[in-house]
Amino acid sequence: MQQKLKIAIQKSGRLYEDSVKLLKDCGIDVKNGINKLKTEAENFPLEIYFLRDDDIPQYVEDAVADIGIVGENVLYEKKKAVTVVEELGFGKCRLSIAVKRNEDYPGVEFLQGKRIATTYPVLVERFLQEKGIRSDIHEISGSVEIAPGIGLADAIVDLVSSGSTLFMNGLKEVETVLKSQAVLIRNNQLNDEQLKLLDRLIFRIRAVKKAKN
Ligand code: PRT
Ligand code: ZN
Repeated sequence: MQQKLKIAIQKSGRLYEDSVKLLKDCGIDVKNGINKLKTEAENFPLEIYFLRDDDIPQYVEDAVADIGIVGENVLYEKKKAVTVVEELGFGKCRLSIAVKRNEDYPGVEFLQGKRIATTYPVLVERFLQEKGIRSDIHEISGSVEIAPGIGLADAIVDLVSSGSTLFMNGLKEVETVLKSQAVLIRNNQLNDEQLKLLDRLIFRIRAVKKAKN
């Protein structure tokens, strides 16, 4: 039986369309994944799994999928043992610290001893540690941007792209914790045949990227 490469992409959300488009631009036929867990490409030995982005690093580490497309923010928060093979140039955003707009912010020392709400405790902890700052990090699962307004936190750390969400919530961006984009990751124990298929895919991805520049 011919070896196939299994790729995990986001099932729905901000990375879904660009991920499918990238595969299509690579000449790979992807049938619509909505309401499906997996599908097969017809003209490339690729099986496509549709998953929540948060689960993709784990699935790739465990070789449930051989490769995956995920934001660096998720990848580095999850700290999984996988290899980044290519930056994909979409899903760009930054993980930023924000405080109330009317707050006087002199620098990171402002955060010393303060309460910070985030869904990215690992990345925030690392950032603060590097700066020699100790804060009280509260992990919350969503709607981080409302935390300062309701008195739950003095600062937040969240993803920002246009900045309008922060603006609408009366916040201002004061530090960048991480610049992020979607990347292609791979399992660390692929066999030779899988690596050859991956090389073919990367070759096509690079051609697509070049054509865009
Ligand atoms: O269901 P699933 O778990 O798969 O999806 P999700 O809801 O966790 O993620 P999703 O689809 O929102 O985002 C997927 C990935 O897209 C993220 O992990 C990032 O890598 C990337 N990305 C790029 C973003 C943004 N830009 C972004 N702006 N992810 C989220 N946002 C949110 C941000 O959290 C904030 O609420 O958009 C809001 C800010 O946007 P602006 O434009 O107002 O600044
Ligand atoms: Zn998610």
